[in-house]
Amino acid sequence: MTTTQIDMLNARYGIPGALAFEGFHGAFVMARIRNEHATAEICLHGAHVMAYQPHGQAPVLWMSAHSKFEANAPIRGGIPICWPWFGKHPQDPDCMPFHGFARLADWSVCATRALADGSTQLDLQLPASAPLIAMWPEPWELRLQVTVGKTLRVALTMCNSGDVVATHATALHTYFTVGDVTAVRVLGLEGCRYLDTLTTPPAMKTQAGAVTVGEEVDRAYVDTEATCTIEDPSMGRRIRIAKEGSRSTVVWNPWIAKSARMPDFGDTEYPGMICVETVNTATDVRVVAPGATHCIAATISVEPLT
Ligand code: TA6
Repeated sequence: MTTTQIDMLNARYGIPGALAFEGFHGAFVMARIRNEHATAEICLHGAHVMAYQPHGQAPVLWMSAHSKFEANAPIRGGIPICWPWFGKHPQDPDCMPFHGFARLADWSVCATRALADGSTQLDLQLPASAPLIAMWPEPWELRLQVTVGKTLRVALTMCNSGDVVATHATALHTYFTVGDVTAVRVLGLEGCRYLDTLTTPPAMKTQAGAVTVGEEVDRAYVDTEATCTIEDPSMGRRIRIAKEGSRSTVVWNPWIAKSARMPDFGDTEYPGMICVETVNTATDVRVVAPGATHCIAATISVEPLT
């Protein structure tokens, strides 16, 4: 995007003292938000919330120091949007991008708002470009609303604008910053069934107690609308993830071997992060009727671990 185009974005959608658009990493553009509650960065490429930090808190979202910022590579951290499929493409895994195309495409700005409570809101829409239609021909509309305040709310709304039923799998694939993942407990999933994707074949198991990480963890918890809490004694805080429109949650940490296999993930970064993802996957994929919409949302908040 050219400087002139960024200037036009700021003229139309900028909020003086709260939201401004700026270029970064060459062709990328971000919305930088700073209000009375928090700061945040949202990249228009992928509608990717890259950073969120309430004033007085450490960064809430994790970002790899090795992340790429390229058109055809996902940003490694923040909140990637995985849509309209999660994981491998169900029919064409070799040619279609892992986790769908939404996080790899350029989104456009629809609206910005300064809310009465001091929060800042940004609405983005994914234009149905020819390459995307080629991957997903049935007509669709996809919007993301980001609300930055004392909490961070990210809401993805998909509309089936076609005339046949559509099935969507989705993830708000959130990476959280933690002090030491081996000391972290994830609460809220006790007793839930989960698909352990690390076994061959993947096996259904039941969660006993809090989720802890002492090895690679890659689990899709099903039949749960629970708010999850990341207890982080190293940083003296807990992070709560409340959700809407989702009955599945993924918990992931790559640990040592998988980290080493990922070029955009530092070999020693895994102790500082955990993914707790707000998802529609497995038994929770969503069938959207013609003309209908589905919204999946996560609301993230931070409080001291007293
Ligand atoms: O959500 C967990 C997961 O599916 C892991 O298996 C791992 O592949 C992770 O997503 C990251 O995927 P990405 O395509 O962003 O490298």
